[in-house]
Amino acid sequence: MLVALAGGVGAARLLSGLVQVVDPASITAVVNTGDDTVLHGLHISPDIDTVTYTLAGLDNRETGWGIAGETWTVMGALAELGGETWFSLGDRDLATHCYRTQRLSEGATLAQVTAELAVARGVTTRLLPMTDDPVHTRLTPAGGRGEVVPEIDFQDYFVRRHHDVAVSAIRFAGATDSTPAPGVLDAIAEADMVIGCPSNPLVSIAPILAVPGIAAAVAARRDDVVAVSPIVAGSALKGPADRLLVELGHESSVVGVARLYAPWAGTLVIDESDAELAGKVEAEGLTCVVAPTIMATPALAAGLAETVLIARG
Ligand code: FO1
Repeated sequence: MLVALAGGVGAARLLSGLVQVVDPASITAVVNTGDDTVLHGLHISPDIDTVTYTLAGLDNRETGWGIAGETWTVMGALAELGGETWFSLGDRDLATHCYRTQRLSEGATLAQVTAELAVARGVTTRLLPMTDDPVHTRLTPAGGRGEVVPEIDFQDYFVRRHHDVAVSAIRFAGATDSTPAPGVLDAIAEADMVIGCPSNPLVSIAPILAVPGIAAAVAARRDDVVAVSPIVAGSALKGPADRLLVELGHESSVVGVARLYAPWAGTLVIDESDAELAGKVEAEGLTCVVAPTIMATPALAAGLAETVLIARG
């Protein structure tokens, strides 16, 4: 049994590789829900949906989110009404959020709804939200000297502002009062190995580890944890991970990732383009594996999955 700590598109790609090389049902993905938001009264869980759609073969590879071949009738009609359209919800994607919101209003947990949606999409990999409780990633834009700037929600930062604003702090509101979703801690304790997917260290992996009990459970398995660096040649392949790392005082490199992950990961897989930094990664106390990590095709995703499985030894 494998456990994967998962954010959005990078995690979804690695999971799509893993399901090519091991039984999909033998994988449990513990998915970040700090990005979850409510829009139009609908509960949206972007990372859960990205993973589900990808494993169902429905993912939109151009955007990295949503469903391929979407139609946008509802968004168009909403625009005519002057409604909020900065967060694009395709017609089929909207059905997911309607289903989730209805089931939550009936008293189902997020974990139950996530499992129902996975079954409906034919996904046999076990998908667990990190928690059933509300946890919200909130970011503080960097102000000028002495200026007090209010926090903003993750999707306000990421989508509405195109993550084009410097950040001075990140907080996972609600995390200290949250508990891991049922099955998360047992899955981590019983897994043959735990995989840190190539997701944003500060806004995808960190919120998962902020749920009380999860960081300790993963650290207890440190020798069996293999993480994949989302930073390649100093940059994020997608999204603001590189800028966020620098803005928050970390190094945007595989060495910076190694420093952040050293408490809980025994091995870090880095891209071939960073091969010369392998020694510095190992100096942080992790075993370093150098391999191609850019999952541009399903075959490359399967190749990285094989690398990760072998890396644990
Ligand atoms: N990302 C965007 O950049 N623009 C969007 O309009 C957008 C819509 C959207 C709708 C549903 C969904 O599940 C995800 C969506 N995303 C969008 C992606 C998402 O907000 C972020 O990529 C993740 O939260 C980061 O992992």
